[in-house]
Amino acid sequence: MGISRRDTLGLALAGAAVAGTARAAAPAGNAALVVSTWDFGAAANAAAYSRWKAGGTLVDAVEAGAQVPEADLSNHSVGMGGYPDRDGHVTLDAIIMDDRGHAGAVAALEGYVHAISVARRVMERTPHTMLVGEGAAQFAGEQGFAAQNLLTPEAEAAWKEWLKTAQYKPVANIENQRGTALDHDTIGILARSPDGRLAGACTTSGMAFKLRGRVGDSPQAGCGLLVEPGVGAATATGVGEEVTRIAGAARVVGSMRMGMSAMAACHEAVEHIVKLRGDAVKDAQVAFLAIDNKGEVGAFAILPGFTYAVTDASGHTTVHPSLSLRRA
Ligand code: SD4
Repeated sequence: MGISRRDTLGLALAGAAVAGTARAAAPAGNAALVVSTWDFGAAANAAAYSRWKAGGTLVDAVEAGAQVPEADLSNHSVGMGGYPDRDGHVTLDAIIMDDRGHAGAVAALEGYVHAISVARRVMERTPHTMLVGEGAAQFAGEQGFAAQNLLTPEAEAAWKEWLKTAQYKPVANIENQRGTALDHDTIGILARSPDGRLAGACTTSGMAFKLRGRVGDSPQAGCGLLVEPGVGAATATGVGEEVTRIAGAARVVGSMRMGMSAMAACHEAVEHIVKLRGDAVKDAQVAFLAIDNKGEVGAFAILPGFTYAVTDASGHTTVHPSLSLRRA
């Protein structure tokens, strides 16, 4: 499967001509099969695509994709190697959904690298939609997942360095600046079969050095992820509190249900946050990524710098810079 990068969409767009950009993001006749957040989504898409090609379900595919950054030690905000909270604990948030109303999530899970797989067990083996903290870890153990220490020496060193000043300040788009003090980074991955079925997953260790017990948008249905049959799916990345305030993914999917393109829906949700929050989000990054049931993709961010990976039914992957409301 080939990966190429298109830089033609990299311009910030004030008052975006959204219909045209949606076509550019997912060319007609080349409907997307898997989409995910950030450049590192390309590797996740590859795993998802292989799983689907091998006969897996869409849920199998998004789980396999989400597991890639969870196991990647160099990714400091998803799974193993994720930066800890203020008190030194790595805590993971994840959600998985199909398009039949099934959803499972874990929040503030400690000691289990594949939070997405624990979330899937919540979906498939409990009557609940979310388990948190100690209860989530107890459930993971009972389900046979192996407990391990997720705090790598590198993440511990970064935490100790941070403790010297203990100033919490999210930095926009730090996801793609490897080797820096990453503060947040999430994978949201959405899959759609050629017959229009949908599934999605989202997994993160959330904001680095967050307050103990803090849960962001990612594991909350309708905030970090929503999948709706016959309509589409959406996921979010960036400052989770800003997404949660507006139930971001639900807003994007709702707009698509009312007839907006995936691109227009993502744009609308970003504009809403900026209007609602004004100066409070002047330096904040929030981005939405969506796919409709025909495979048209949309992405929109507050700030430039957000990227996303698109894989079509032939397995070809492209990484796209998102449109954004503000210029650099
Ligand atoms: C959170 N939304 O916990 C996540 C972080 C994130 O890219 O998406 N970073 O707030």
